[in-house]
Amino acid sequence: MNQFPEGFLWGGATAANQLEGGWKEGGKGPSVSDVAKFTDPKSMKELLDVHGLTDITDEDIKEAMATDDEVYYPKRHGIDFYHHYKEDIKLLAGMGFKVYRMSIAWSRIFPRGDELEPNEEGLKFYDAVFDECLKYNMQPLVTMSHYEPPLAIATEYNGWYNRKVIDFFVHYVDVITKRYASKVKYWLTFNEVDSIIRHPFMTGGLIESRFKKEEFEEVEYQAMHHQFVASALAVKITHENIPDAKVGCMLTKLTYYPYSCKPEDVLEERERMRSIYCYSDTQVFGEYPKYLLTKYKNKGWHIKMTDEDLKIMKAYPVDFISFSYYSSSCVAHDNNGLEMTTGNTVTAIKNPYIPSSDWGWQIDPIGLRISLIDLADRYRKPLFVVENGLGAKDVVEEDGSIHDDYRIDYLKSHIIQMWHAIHDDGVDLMGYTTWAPIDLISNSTNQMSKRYGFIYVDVDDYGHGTYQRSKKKSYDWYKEVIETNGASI
Ligand code: BGP
Repeated sequence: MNQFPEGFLWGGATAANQLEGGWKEGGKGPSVSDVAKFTDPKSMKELLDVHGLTDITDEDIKEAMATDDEVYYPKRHGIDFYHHYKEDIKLLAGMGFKVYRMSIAWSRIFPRGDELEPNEEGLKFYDAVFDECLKYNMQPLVTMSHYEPPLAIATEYNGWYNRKVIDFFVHYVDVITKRYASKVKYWLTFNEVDSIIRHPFMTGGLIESRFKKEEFEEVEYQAMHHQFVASALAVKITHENIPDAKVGCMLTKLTYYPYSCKPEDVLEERERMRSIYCYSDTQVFGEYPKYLLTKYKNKGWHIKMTDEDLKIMKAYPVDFISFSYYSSSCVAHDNNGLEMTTGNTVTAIKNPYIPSSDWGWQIDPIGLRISLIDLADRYRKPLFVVENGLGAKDVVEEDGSIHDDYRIDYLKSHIIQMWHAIHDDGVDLMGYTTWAPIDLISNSTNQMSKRYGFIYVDVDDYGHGTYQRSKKKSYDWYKEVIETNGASI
């Protein structure tokens, strides 16, 4: 294969809530992700007490807790990047990463989210992390919010449903973009901005039981509107504070195929795709697509938006479009009798032509090429694949080695399709960051045993282990891909 374009940004992607640990160190407040999977009220209460959130009732706790029967190893421990960041960044740099996507935990900077004064210790932590990256010429690509609203935003403000949260977020963005102006040039506003509909608590800080059941969907879209305004303001402020910055949106690229060529199935696919594109349409074109406004009207919803909101959204569109891509699936007008499967948090019809991962996520490299073509044609702006990878159960051999050829095969096949998208289809692609270069807690399962990394971390689902890092077979493979700018494939 020929090389990728010069300056192509190879790297890997992580998120603070699945990686850092140190959940109550350095002045950090609890975030929704610290509690989302708690099934033990005692430990949740303890966590809230530590942060002075004593007025939260048992009822609030019950509402905020997930309903899983099993107590999983909670995300708050991550893989202890908080104490291992130097070692981890050195390992990432060892693969020749040009870019490292990570997120800032909002509650490390503003423990409750609504303070005026930031937590200096939190700011210093990211100073140290960015300095370490830059030491190896690795550019940080920073997500401002990756499932990390501070818990108080959820419990005291009703999450993003409350307009005030726009101001809190904008203040946070102003603080971080001023502070890191000389260190970070690439930014993303909200991770998988569309996910507020699928994970209202984790993404939007919305505690469902506080709202009337029949009104909750409207509540989600109102919260989403506030995120759109906040995202546009984040673009504005970031450009003011860092004139040469590039700010992108980030969406879950759920790619659907019509199950058959029946017009009804094709129409179903179009409608599904619109339900994904409405987020990027709004952030890229700076205005609500007519089909979304029509939906509001038909549902009888009154999403509150001011003229000023609409002006802001129009004035500050994103510079590029980033997305996660893991799999594709099929849709039909009528699912009756068809085999279903759950991909990245979405249940859809199983495609009989492609294999699945151990977790049922269907593996479809050509779907990545199709996604790139669609997004490039629709938006005519640079694209960035900021998540792509295979969650698998790795086996550690007696000598400590891990032969993760399945991971190499997955990534290789997707990189080949990216190459075709650039060379044959004229797609403008800035870079590629795999999810995740180092093992971390899986978001959907809250477990460690669903592993994505080139680097193994010795921790089990319950947080037991040495936390030692070791290289898998894929580590040297990816290093060579980067060294040769893709030509080794
Ligand atoms: C994306 C999220 C990531 C990550 C990834 C893999 O949707 O942005 O945070 O977790 O999915 O998913 P999982 O961890 O559930 O396997």
